[in-house]
Amino acid sequence: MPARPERAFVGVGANLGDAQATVRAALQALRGLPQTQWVAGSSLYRSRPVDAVGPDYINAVAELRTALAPHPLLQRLQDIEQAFGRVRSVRNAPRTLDLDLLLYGDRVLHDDTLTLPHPRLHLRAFVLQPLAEIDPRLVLPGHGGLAPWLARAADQGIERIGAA
Ligand code: PH2
Ligand code: MG
Ligand code: MG
Repeated sequence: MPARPERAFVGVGANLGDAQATVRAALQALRGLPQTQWVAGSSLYRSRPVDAVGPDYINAVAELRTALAPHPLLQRLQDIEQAFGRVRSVRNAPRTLDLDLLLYGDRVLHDDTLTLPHPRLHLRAFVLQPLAEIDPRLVLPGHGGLAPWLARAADQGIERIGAA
């Protein structure tokens, strides 16, 4: 366990079934993580699938403060995905629930199971927009501030659909 709790951001996405209800319920599930405090949640957003096919996605982001180390936290997130009936098939297949560990403090790491920051987070409006809603001054390790990335992703057409 890390000596001090770390600030972690989790991306929530769904595009099968009642995706809005799933994302809301997943945000509730994140509030129940052990050794973890809820800090903030973004609004819900709708967007077309990026690098994928299928129905529109519903996305949101949660900020947590956690004493879980990155890998145990990732395991907990995968447990929640499973509890929501996630079936892993091909990469970027439509999913009932996707929970991505986006950021863990300013940690940079890459191994077989986890890459931090999440490798495509700086390219995706459906992550950048909710992150900016929670903390517009956020700095992405290795990529800097959010604003230039948001500008680059402006053509991705993301719509805020309301509070979580
Ligand atoms: N997740 C993906 C692939 N493409 N597109 C949107 N709009 N939202 C997502 O959450 C998403 C995606 C892989 O996890
Ligand atoms: Mg994902
Ligand atoms: Mg994922």
